[in-house]
Order: sequence, then structure tokens, then C-alpha cells
Amino acid sequence: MKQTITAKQAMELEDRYGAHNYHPLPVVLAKGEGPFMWDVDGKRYYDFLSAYSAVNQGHCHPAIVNAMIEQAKTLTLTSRAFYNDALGVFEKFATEFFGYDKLLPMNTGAEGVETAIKLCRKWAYEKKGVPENQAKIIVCQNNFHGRTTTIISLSTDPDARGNFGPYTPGFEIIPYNDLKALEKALEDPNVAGFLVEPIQGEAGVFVPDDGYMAKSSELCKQKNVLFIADEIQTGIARTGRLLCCDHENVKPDILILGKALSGGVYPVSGVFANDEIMLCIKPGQHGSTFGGNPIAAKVGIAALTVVKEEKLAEKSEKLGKIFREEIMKINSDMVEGVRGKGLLNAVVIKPKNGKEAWDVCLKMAENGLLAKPTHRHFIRFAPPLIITEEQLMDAMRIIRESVESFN
Ligand code: IF1
Repeated sequence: MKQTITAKQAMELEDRYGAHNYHPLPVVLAKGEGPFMWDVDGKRYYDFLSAYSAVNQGHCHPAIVNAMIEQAKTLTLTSRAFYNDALGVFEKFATEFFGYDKLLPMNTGAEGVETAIKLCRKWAYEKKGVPENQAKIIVCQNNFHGRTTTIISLSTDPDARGNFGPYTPGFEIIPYNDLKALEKALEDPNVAGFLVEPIQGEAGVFVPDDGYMAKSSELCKQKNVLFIADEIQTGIARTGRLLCCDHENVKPDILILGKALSGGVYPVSGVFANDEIMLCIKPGQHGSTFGGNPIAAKVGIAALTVVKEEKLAEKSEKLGKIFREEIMKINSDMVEGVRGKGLLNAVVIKPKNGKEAWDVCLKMAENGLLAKPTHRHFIRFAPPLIITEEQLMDAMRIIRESVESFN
């Protein structure tokens, strides 16, 4: 691989000319293919973050990249002021893929969440009859739904919300995985929706009790409240089903997707709902310059086709079980436990001799595997779902040797 810049130069450029809104591991990547990435010095790593579950189909999947290249050479952006020959085809494909009447296409996950919040409020005023500006949306403690000003208004993470006020009103925060708290909050007739992650990714891959999603969606139905699933990180085969909600046969009233909707090749997000809800938004009431552009449409079709043809949900389910079994075989008291579904897992690391999760990640990077702590003591492990069993076992060897090196 032709080296264009040294690692040191790359890091210095970012430090000097880039905002300091991240603290990356000291690895400078230059190439990605399948489950692997290579740094500027040609060192290969297993990618166990998958850009936070955006690269479920593997890096630079040829079917997705070729779809992007072909469209990019033909027509990239029309805006929604006009029709184009790709968007309607994608909307039909995607709505049939997930079982909804309609899709409102956006770009980033946060835009998808913002769209869902606006749609839910509009439905509340125009269909449920909630008095104007009184609509409330229930959310959970330790949520992560994105970083816009409205979305951090419903966050409980001081880093995500500190000094970004004044905050958007209209949200009630309840404990996650607590049906009693939800039942109580639902007594308010002005509640419009319940926005929830089926597994709280950023919180440390917090898996709720079995039945939580099914029971909470039932409670919402009883109170004519929209059940809004943020599957931006858990969706698209990551947890061993097409959607994480499928583990409990829950059909959200509003489904939000992003990340792997494009296989990590291009920003594509979207909100799915049936006509009774979706048609509350009329022409001119919501949109985006790039939302639903022809490249996004072709990339989205290719990305979902890969999920189906390569049976990524089944792979995720099977390999996730192997991952959790192998983690529990590690001979180290630093490993306090592992939790997750499919190939979305986190290992709880107990500090030892002053070493903690961050040090384990540095050691794994040294040994050729990339993962990053989410909060201080949890390491999230989320490889591309196309990883083979043989590659997974090789990666488990690296994880095991890295953790045991602190014994
Ligand atoms: C960063 C976290 C994960 C998400 C869920 C909406 C969004 C995300 C469940 C917004 C995005 C990303 C954002 C990225 C890191 C990553 C992340 F650490 F920030 F919290 F995955 F857990 N809902 N998550 O996970 O989607 O606007 O980013 O496309 O901000 O560094 P987005």
C-alpha cells in the first residue's frame, strides 16, 4: 500500500487543524476490506467496532461500493424539488423489506431521530388531539440518540448535554428496563410517544430483561402512545435478527434506521411508519437537501440486499454465541462479564494494577484488533457481520492473549 502520510503527521494535522471533539486511539487507518482495516504502516487489524455498527456488511463491500460508483457517475443529487428515477424504487424496496407503508429518507441517524420526534408530535396534535405545544415524549436514562440540540436535551450524559442549553422541552426521562416507571409516565394524557433503544449501545450494551420491549410496546398501545424504536445501532442484523425488536416480535409504530442502512459507505438514514402516522407530515413541512438522493437510494438497496443474500442476521446470531462463550473462557479476573445479543456485545473490565479497559484496548491494538471502551469499564465488541468463524476465532485469540497479558 502506497504510504501517503505518516501516522505522526496525520495525528498532528488533526490536532492542529481539527476540532478536539474526539479522543481517538493512536491508530491511523488507511484501508478497509471486509472485517479488516490497515494503518498507514500496513499493519492489519480486525475491526471490532465497525464504525459503531455502520459497517455491518464489511468494509468497502464491492456490491455497495459499485452501486455508489455507478450512480455517482450518473446523477448524484436532484434535491426533492424534482423526482428522480432512484428514490421511489428505494422507498418501495425498503418499506417492503421492513414491512411499513412509507419511508421518510434522511442522512444521519440524528436527523432520523429528529424526524421521528417531529412526526410523533405532529401525530399527537393532529390525530391524538393533544393540546398544542403540550406533547410529551418519554425517553430512558442513559439513552444515546444523537448529538443535536434537541436530542441532547433528552440525554442524561453530562458530557453530551453540559453547557449546550437552553434545552428543548417536552421530554420525560424514566429509568430504562423499568415497566412500572413507564406505566406511571403513561398516565399523562399528553404523552405522544416512547422513544427507546432495544439495547442501549452507548450505555455499555445494556440488554433489558426479556419481554421489556414487548411489554412496553403493549403499554404504549393501551394508551394510544407511539412506540418509537431507535434501531440505528441495533438494527440491520447486528443483534442476530433483522431488527432487535424482532427478538420479541415487536412492531414499532415508528422505526428509525441509519448507519448500516448504507453499509458505512454513505450517510443514509430513514424513518419508517404507516400512512396513519406518516401522512401527518405534508409537503413543505419537513425535508433535507441530501435526504433521499439517488446515490443514497442505490447504496441503500445494495446494502440491504447484502444483508439478505449473505444471511447476516443468522451469522450474527451464530457467531455472537461463540463470541460470548469464548470470552468466558479467558483466564483473567479483569473480565467481569459479557453481555449482548448477536454480534453487539460488551465486556465488563475490572481494573487491575492500575490497568483498565483503555489499556486493554491499547494492548489489543498492538496485537492487531481494534475496539474502544464505551464509558470507562465496558469494551464494546462489534465486528462486521461478514466475519467468518475462523476469523472470529483468530480474533478471540488476540482478545484472550491481550487480556491475559495483564495477569
Ligand atoms: C459519535 C456513541 C454509539 C446511535 C443511536 C442515534 C445515533 C447513534 C442508537 C445518531 C450514533 C454513534 C455516534 C458517534 C459514536 C456512536 C455512538 F458513542 F456516540 F454513542 F454508537 F454508541 N441513535 N451513534 O448509536 O446517529 O447522527 O451519529 O449518524 O457521535 O461519536 P448519527
